[in-house]
Formats: sequence, C-alpha cells, structure tokens
Amino acid sequence: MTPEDLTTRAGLSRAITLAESSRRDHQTAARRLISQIMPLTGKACRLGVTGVPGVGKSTFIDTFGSLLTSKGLKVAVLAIDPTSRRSGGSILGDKTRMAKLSMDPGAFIRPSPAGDTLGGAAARTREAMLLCEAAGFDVVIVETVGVGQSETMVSDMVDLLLALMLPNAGDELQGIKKGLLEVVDILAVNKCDLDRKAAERARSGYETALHLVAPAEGAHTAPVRLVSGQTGEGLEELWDLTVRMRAAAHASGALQRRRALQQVRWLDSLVAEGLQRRFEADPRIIACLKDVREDVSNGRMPASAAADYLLDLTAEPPLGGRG
Ligand SMILES: Nc1nc2c(ncn2[C@@H]2O[C@H](COP(=O)(O)OP(=O)(O)O)[C@@H](O)[C@H]2O)c(=O)[nH]1
Ligand SMILES: [Mg+2]
Repeated sequence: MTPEDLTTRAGLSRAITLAESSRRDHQTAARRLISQIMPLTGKACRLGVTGVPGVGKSTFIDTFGSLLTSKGLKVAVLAIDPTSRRSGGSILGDKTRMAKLSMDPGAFIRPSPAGDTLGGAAARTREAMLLCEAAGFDVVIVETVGVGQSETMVSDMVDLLLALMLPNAGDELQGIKKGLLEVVDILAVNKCDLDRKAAERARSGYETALHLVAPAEGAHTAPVRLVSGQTGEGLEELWDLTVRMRAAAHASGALQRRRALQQVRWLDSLVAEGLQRRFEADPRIIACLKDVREDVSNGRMPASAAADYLLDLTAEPPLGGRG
C-alpha cells in the first residue's frame, strides 16, 4: 500500500486492517507505510473519551462528532477496548448508538479489534491514529471504557483526555479512581438534562476531588463542565474549551513535550514487548520455564534466583549462533 491509498475510506480501512494483522508480511508492509506517512501526521486534535459503561460515551461521541463535522471538520473515532477479549464484543460494535455519525460522510468509525492484550490493542490504536491523520482527519477521538489501566493508556496517546461522569455525585465520588483524576484533562458531568441540581452538586464534588489530587506547585486542575450527549447541551462550549486548552498547550510547549514523552514511552513499551516475545520464544526458555515456574510455586527456588537463572540463560548467545 502507498500513502495515496489512504485518500479513500476503503483504502484507510484496508491500511488499518494491515496494521492490525499479526502476519509478519502484513506487519512489515504496515511498518513501511507508517514510516512513509509520518510527515503527514501530528496535526490532528487527538482527544480521548473515557467513562464507565452506560455513562453515555457512544451517545456523546455521536452528537459531539456530528457537531464537529457540521463545522467542516473530519472526525475519526477509534477504540481501545480492554473488555473485548473477554466479552468478544467491542465498544464500537454497537454502531447503532452512533447512528448519525456512522452515516456521516465527514466521519470514520473504526470498531476496536478483539485484542489479545491491552498493550497490543493500544499499539494498534496508535498506528490507526497515525493512518487517520495521514488520511486528513482533523480530530481523532479515542474511546475507552474506564477499566483497569485503559485510561492511563489512552491519556498516553492523546492531547487531551475527557472523562464523562454520571451526575449522581454522592455514590460516584466514592468510586472515582485516583488514577483517573491524575490523568484527566477535562471532566464532563454527562446527562445533565436528567437532573440539573444533581449535576451541579456532582460538579462541585468533582472539583473538590480534583483539587485534592492537584500537584502542589499551582499547576492547573482539570475544568469540570456539565453536558448532555442526548440534547447536545454544553457541547459547543466543550469544543471551545478543548480548542483553547490545546492551543494554550501548544503555545507553552506543553503539547510538544507531552507528545515527545508519549513517543519515547511508546518506544520503550515496544522494546519491552519485543524482549518479552523473544524471551518466550527462546528454545532454552521453553525447555525449562515450566519446571522453573513449578520450583518457584513449590518454594523450592526463590523467585529472584529463578529470574536470574532464566535471564542468564538468554544472555548467552543461542546454541549454533555466534562462534
Ligand atoms: N438522559 C440522558 N440519557 C443519556 C444521555 N447519554 C446517553 N444516555 C442514555 O444512557 C444509556 C447509555 O448510553 P451509551 O451512549 O450507550 O453509553 P456508553 O456505554 O458509555 O457508550 C442509553 O440508554 C442512552 O440513551 C444523556 O445525555 N442524557
Ligand atoms: Mg458505548
């Protein structure tokens, strides 16, 4: 495939499929394509959207995305789905919840593949994001369910992370994850059409919680807004806020630093995964790993000594290798 192929929707879809494939020749072709398109990437506004199931992510993305396409922006929607392995389903499997956007010629929706690992899913989503940018999309929305490490992972590939929250503050605040508060850039209390008063109470609750985790040196805390994905209330203001925050981060250099850090962390995680795969595929490890694990589990060998033993094994050049 060549970069020109990305100008059609079908071509973009095929390129993403190529990047998702585990076949080695596909991987090689995808890597080559991604290297070629690098100069065309990086201009899009990368926006993460997270929240528990039922908070209204699909409905929100449908309305918000439609608002953006009505402004002439091209919008791509991708997903990192930590639940797809277990359920076999995927976040964007229910395109019915994005009825408007899935019919919109200005939008591209890509259901998440049934991933093997969260890290693997994240790597594919990053590549899909680059392909969408090269295809000319102005806004790339990465959706994730707030499960496990997924929101940290999304925050690590976007410019801004938006968390949608339910308006029933009392119960919700108990369960809000500190990890989320630390990585969120904008918090939106969704479904504010249901109960205005409750939504306002939720807002001040979240504001308090955000101040508590804020870094001491007067750094900014995430703003909290009220929105309704159903009625569209607050979405225009939310987009304005997004644009303003991103422009400010660009002007201060914070956006460039964030992206540079993301690239290096991505490199590190690719290297770590590659080493892990190489380790697990090493015949010397395959030959003894089961026994060593058993020895560790029976307490015959301390885990630390066992790890040293295995790592020392692979530090030697492979049999028939060098020399
Ligand atoms: N009243 C109200 N209901 C909403 C709103 N957004 C979503 N819903 C409803 O909440 C339920 C879950 O929405 P969905 O978008 O599928 O949530 P997701 O699981 O986070 O993707 C559906 O029944 C929606 O109709 C909203 O802004 N207001
Ligand atoms: Mg959904």
